Amino acid sequence: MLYIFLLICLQIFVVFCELPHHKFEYKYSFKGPYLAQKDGTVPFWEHFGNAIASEEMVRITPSLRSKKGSIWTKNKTTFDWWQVEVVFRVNGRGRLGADGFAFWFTENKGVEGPVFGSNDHWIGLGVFFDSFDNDNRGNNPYIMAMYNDGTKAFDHQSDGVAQQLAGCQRDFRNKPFPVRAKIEYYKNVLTILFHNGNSNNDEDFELCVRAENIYLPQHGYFGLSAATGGLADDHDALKFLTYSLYPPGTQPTSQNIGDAEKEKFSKEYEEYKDKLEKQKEEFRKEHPDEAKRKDMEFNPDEAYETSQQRELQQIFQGQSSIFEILRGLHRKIDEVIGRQERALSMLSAVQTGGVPQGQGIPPPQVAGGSLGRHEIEALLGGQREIVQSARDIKSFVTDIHQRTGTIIAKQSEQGKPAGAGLAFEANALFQDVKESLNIVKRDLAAVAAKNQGGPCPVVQPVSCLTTTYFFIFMSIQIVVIIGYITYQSNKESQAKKFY
Ligand SMILES: [Ca+2]
Ligand SMILES: [Ca+2]
Repeated sequence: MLYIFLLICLQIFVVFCELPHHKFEYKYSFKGPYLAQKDGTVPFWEHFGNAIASEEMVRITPSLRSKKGSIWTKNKTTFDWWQVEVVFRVNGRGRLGADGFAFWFTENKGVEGPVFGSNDHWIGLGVFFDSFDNDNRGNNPYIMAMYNDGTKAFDHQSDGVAQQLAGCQRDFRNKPFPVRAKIEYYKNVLTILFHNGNSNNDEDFELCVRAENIYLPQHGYFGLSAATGGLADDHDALKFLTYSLYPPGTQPTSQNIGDAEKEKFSKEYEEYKDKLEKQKEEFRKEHPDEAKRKDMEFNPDEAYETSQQRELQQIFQGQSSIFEILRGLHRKIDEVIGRQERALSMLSAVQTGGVPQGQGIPPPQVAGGSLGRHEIEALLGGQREIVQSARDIKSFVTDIHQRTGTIIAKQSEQGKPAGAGLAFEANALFQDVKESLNIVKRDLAAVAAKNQGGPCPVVQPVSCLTTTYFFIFMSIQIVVIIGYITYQSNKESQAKKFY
């Protein structure tokens, strides 16, 4: 029992030890998307005949009669053992299709020919997906492998049945998914696994060909070709994935892949980068607006601010508005101080004629709050008017005084009775004085009415002055009247004496 277990373990160990190392060979592969470049070429490959490369696939022949096409690697392989997975479709509208599709590994690149689009007498391996049943045995579509040392011509009439290494009958036309073939050449053993495209499951490969002691050219070209005849199918290759195989322990490390090659690629890259930058610069010069727009599309960071930048912007705006408000406040304070100073100077000017203000005595306050500029001006105006009125009254009184003096002087000079005429003159003068007094009264009333509107804290001395003058005037008037009465009584007594 233990012996059997150890034997199984040993077998598993041997199998795992012999599994080759796979390395993907991009120079011998193609796949979509961007399979073909803008000019229709496939990098590291060249295609011939009716083959057309697009972004997704290489259509080796279209479904038209008598078409031939092929695609080949540009370079010979550099590895001894390999595995290729070909993913393809053979689709046609007819129940039967033609002619077929071929995979090649040959010493020389193929040229257009009769064997599924490529030349006969090849040296190397051909794997044929033969759609059309030429020998009418009802055994097509058929998959077969054929080795040729360059001496054999493929026998279409028998579908190469006697020339094949091995093969299997499998339908590969009009499948729901692309069909796949894994062709492996490792240690002189050829193995072909086939996936029939009925599912998309990677596990659904089945063995079609296994042939030992196969001696293919050590290095060669990979190729695919296809041909149509009286009947036609689309022959589309979607993927061609090549792996080089290395027995365990012999796989190349990344170090010995070649520093020279690495250097070459980095140099190519730098050159390409320089060229691109130059072209970009030229484009910018020729189309500045377009370039700016593209830059913004390409680099959205420049077009949009980050959250940090936005935050800083907001802080800056906030500070600016605070600064603006402070400046406004400062202006207002200056204005208030200026107004206060003006008011104080006006008050002090007003008070120069009145009660002197001590240093410790606060400025007079008017009931209801501080004095406004207009109020002070109105007060000053009123005061000026009062002073003017007082002056007028004074001059008027002086005038009356003079007139009275003149009358008395005239009387004393003439020394003769004036009679009725003199009495009339004196009466007219009296009426004149009365009228003048009325005018003075009206003026005073008007001034008083003007000053009634607002309080008057500092004009008391001026109003006192007016009253004094008024009393002086009254006393003068009384004197004049007494004088007049005396004069009248003297005249009467003289007239009595005369009679
Ligand atoms: Ca055939
Ligand atoms: Ca056949």
